[in-house]
Amino acid sequence: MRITLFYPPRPGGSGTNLVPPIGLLYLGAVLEKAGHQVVLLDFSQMEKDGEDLISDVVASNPEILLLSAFTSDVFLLKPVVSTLRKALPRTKLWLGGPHASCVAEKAFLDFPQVDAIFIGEAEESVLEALEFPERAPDGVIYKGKDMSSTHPRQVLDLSLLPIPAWHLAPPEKYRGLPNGVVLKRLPYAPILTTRGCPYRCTFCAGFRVTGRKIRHRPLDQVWEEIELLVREYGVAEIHIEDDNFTFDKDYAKEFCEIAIRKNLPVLFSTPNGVRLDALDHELLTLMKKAGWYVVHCGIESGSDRILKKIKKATTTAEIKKSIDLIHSHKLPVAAYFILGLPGETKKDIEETIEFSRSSRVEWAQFACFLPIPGSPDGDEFLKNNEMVSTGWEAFHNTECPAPPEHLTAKDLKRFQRKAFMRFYLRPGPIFRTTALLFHKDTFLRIVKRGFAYLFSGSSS
Ligand code: B12
Repeated sequence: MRITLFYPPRPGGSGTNLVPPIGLLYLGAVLEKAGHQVVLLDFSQMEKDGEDLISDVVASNPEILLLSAFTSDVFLLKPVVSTLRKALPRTKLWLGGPHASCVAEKAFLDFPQVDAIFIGEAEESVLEALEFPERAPDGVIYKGKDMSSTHPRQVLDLSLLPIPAWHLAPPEKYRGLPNGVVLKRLPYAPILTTRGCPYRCTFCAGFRVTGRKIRHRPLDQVWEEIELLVREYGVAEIHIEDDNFTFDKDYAKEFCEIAIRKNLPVLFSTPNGVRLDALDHELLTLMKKAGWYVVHCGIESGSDRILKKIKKATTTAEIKKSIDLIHSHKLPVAAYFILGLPGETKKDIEETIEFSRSSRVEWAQFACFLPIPGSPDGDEFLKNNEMVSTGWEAFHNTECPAPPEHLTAKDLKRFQRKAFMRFYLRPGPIFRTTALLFHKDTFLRIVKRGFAYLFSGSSS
């Protein structure tokens, strides 16, 4: 069959993260292996919209169109899908990805034109749906059918999956901002070595896609992919996008030992963040030798009360200790903070800002809390909010759409600006961090993104 994979244009354009669509590349690989003709149209990096976009999709002449979307894509994507439905009356439209996985059958309210919704990892369910169109595999919700008992799918044995179809998205094309912003060498490529996360942070919905059980890819397959990326595509930096790369320390250590033995001309980072309590002296020694030049981590809050409330399962004292350990290996730390988590007071937010400074991390990002559907905090907020009925227009982290009680979006935006200023307008970060970590090709995009964060959305 002729199958087109569709990755939507991103709100925020080139100022936003432009990462090759890992999930679609896995789907592309299993579909090609099963004999289908696959095309990928990644509009996140083409910056095309309107008629140009529609005509590209129509020209690919798909029998099935696989649409992938984050919740933040929905608002822009709704009219596109409606036009595509008319332009391709005989094509099956299937929706999957983070939004579908997080809201399941409710995604039909956003996209009444689609024929099926896939929840969770879909490498197996897509093949089953193609092979047995009359049945309803687990993880698939067909329009008009009661599928309330279906479960999100997860691929239990990752060794069964082929290497992602990198020829559909050559890394050389992705010169925008990577996840985590920090970058030393281009081209870079994101990879997955594990899937799943057993932690229960209340703001996160990752488990809706990849589940709570950690599954590992065999390291020989991971290294086959890395060698392909380096050899065929000249990739110079690998970004491990796992939810929890260091969860199994032995696996992470073995990964590093192989990297040291192979000694390829490639650097590594883990821009999704690693859990700080998972690091130890031996692992950091190996990571540094293997080619890590920065360690990302999700600190989230500088308030112990809030860390407990969001079930982060750590404390500020433990975080500080781990940061000191990373620094003792002469590795800089890039930290993510969330401002305006449910239940936060001005005092908690101030504590986070102060913690970002006193912890001596080299790079910090302050995002406003986003009520991600499917996460405990997101679902709680969305119960009483009109965001769903307004088509998710405000679901973007430059909007601060869900300020905590007693604070407005404007207050939060002000705190966000203050956090960036207080953190970066010091001699240390300005000179050390910017010079050390930002790649020249991405510098302008970082500036653009900084402006989007600071001056768009609720502040205007
Ligand atoms: C890496 C990552 C990113 C990367 C994107 C990587 C990429 N291009 O693929 C970047 C940095 C760009 C990113 C950005 C964001 N992310 Co993010 N990200 C992740 C993370 C940690 C891993 C993604 C991944 O590789 N998953 C594993 C692969 C196998 O899954 P997948 O890509 O979704 O694809 C599978 C299925 O979804 C499905 N599938 C996907 N598409 C389709 C289409 C069809 C038709 C079908 C049938 C199936 C299907 O099959 C695929 C193969 O199994 C997830 C957490 C998670 N556990 O998934 C969060 C996650 C997806 N991100 C999330 C969020 C909130 C964001 C941001 C909004 C963050 C922000 N505040 O800015 C932005 C939004 C995007 C944007 N505007 O830029 C949320 C999504 C919630 C939601 N409902 O949208 C998640 C779940 C994390 C969380 N905290 O809850 N992210």
